[in-house]
Amino acid sequence: MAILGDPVGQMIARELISPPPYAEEVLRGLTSRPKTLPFKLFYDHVGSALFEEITALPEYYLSRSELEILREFAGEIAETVGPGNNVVELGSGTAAKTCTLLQALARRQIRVPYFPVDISPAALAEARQRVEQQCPLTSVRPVVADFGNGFGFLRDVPGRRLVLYLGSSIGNFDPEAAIAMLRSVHEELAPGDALLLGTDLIKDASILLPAYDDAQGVTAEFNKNILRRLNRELRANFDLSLFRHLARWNPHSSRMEIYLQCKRPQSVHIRMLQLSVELAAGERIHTENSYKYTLPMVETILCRAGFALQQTWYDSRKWFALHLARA
Ligand code: SAH
Ligand code: AVI
Repeated sequence: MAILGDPVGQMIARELISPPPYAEEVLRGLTSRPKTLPFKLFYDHVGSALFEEITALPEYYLSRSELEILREFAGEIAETVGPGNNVVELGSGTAAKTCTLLQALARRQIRVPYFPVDISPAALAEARQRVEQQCPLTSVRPVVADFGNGFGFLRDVPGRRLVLYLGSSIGNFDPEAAIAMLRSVHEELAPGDALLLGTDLIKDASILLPAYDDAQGVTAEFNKNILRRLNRELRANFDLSLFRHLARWNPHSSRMEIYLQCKRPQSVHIRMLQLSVELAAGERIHTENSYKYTLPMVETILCRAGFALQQTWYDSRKWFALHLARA
């Protein structure tokens, strides 16, 4: 009983009794071949901060390219979307680029209700603070949710809805999963509701590779943080120094592939899963894919999810695209 008396003891007791909701996925991933881990686990408070650092890296052109589109075309996008929107942003993160669009919308409607949705409470807290400071005509209602549990939260958003899914986050899903996800979003929308989707475009490997393997090693840290998180939250004993970050361009699947490669044989125990995992020298844990698209690929995905593509805007280099689609 003594352990229940103090907060740290309570925390340990809770951890021993109830594993986090993602435990089953980790168990499945680390017992499959090749080994995988779900990319959503990147985004604890440390991972969300590291992603924020990635967006400022000289090699990571994605966020800057998307911001360029928003700065150039936010007015036109707002005009095309039309008035009276409740804005829902999926995977908002810290909403660093969103204010550009919210401000343009606020010029066309009296108030802009904004619902940032994310699995990371830390990122959402920052999003709220940022939007409240920069967009006074916006009312912010953050929603903590895992998309794996569906999009039922969209039912609580009244009136006409504009759903934002920026940053090429859709690219972290395999095409069939991306279609299934967007179809689930579509099911919650009414005819005429809109989706603004950000996608990264296919380009030369000499630009893609450094974007996912930067000189300062921030992306490597972001990748390895997933193991640090498992050590802490599942009481595992991964030795991070035995892993290297690996980024590969797969032109056949049109995707960047991110791995953690084991430098030498390693036996890992994950206490909360009562699982021992053997890793051979050179063996990889696949942690992320990041798909790169052409316009026809995007059209197909949108169409199969039930959306009709209305318009696409590009940055000056045509490295990134923002698509407006209707439910
Ligand atoms: N939209 C922002 C952030 C992109 S990073 C931008 O363009 O910069 C991807 C975001 O998706 C992260 O904030 C992460 O926490 C969130 N995310 C990842 N998996 C998720 C899931 N399963 N459910 C909800 N949010 C998720
Ligand atoms: C959030 N997502 C779109 C990023 C991407 O580019 O795939 C995550 C990321 N992974 C490594 N760097 C950035």
